[in-house]
Amino acid sequence: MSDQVLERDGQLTLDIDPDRLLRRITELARIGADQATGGITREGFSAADRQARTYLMQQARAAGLLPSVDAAGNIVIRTAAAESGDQVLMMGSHLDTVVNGGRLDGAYGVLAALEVVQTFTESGLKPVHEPVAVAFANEEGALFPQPFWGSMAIAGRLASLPKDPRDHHGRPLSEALRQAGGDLDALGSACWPPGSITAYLELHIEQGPVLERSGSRIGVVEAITGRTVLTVEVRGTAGHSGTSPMEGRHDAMTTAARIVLAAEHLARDRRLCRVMTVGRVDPYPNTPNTIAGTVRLTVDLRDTSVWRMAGAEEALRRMLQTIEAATGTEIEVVAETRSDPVSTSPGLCAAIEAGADGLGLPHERLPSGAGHDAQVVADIAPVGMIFVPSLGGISHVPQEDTAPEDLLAGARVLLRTALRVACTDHTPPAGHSRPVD
Ligand code: HGY
Ligand code: MN
Ligand code: MN
Repeated sequence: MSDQVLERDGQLTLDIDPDRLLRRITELARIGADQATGGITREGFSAADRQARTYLMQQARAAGLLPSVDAAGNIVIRTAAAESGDQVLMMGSHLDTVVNGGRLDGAYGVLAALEVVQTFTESGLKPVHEPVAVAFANEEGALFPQPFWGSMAIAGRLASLPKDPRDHHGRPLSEALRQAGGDLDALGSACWPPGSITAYLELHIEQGPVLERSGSRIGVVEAITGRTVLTVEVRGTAGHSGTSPMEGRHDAMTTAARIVLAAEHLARDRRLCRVMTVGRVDPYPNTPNTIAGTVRLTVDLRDTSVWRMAGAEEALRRMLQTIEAATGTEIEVVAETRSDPVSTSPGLCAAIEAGADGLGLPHERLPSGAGHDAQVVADIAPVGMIFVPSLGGISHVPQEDTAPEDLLAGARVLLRTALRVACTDHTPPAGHSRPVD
């Protein structure tokens, strides 16, 4: 670590501003908050998401930093006019949420990244690598079902993004993206070339029970699960629920119900992948006395092995064909997003552990069952992830929470790790992007 930030006994003099970080977390949590349920709803590219983005950019400007929005809608916060060819240390996460989700998933990592970049700037440090904070657009895919939209653009994975992205109601992304400051026709300009990011660090809540159960304060993420999201459209025949005999119906709703149970069966009973979930079902016309004509639903399947994911998807597609024949409906996969399982950088794991040790924080290594932008950025840079405990191990619900002292501990480990990486002139070794069994 450079001596710019160390005093006599090697103790780090630099620290985050704890009150400022906690204040921002509280302020951001008011945007998209539902008073009745206590949950947060800021689907990617929704009006609430735009409000959150405006808040972040205001905070960045007030801190004397330089926020901008790229063509994919990612917010990139820099400390100075970028010198071409400089390798940066990127840190961040996402501002968008699921419907009625929690206040920390994504938001915590973005605000901690802002806090670390601001702390660097205020210290007068001259790091080898410029620290950059990023809020990736539409990580959750809650409205526009292309999760990891922003990180895929930054990683240059444009071929895997749909040409005409639409939300669950069939509305095109182009206008919503434009309102967020992006430009669907210029997505290529959002790409960062391989080698331009010396490392990417993401601080995130664990969203599971492991750290709380073991008593570790910091999680050092070794691998991130792979994830495939399929949007399936069932096309049947709408009709009067009272006058249409049961025989001869092509009911899109009962067909969708068969698909929901097939997904559960493939994961729970046949164990073809770790989890498979139908989280969204959109019937049309969705009225009590009309047989559903169409139903759109999403299937989310995950595993840390690409082979098991491929096998499970193949089995599901075969079952869709069987169900299609049995129900006389048409079943089509209309959108798909895939992100491979990745392992994180061993060098960054060691740097995170050193940061936790320097603060006397018990830590452990663990895999992530949740997907994260880090697994996409891993295409172009070594990545490291830091977890803090989730109270009750829950997330994607209003009760999602983490103790304030753990929120601050995570941000301090992020700062120490960032100092170690940004102030030394070497690129940590990357992980590999397809851990298999
Ligand atoms: O779904 C996930 O794993 C993450 O929260 N986007
Ligand atoms: Mn999430
Ligand atoms: Mn998240």
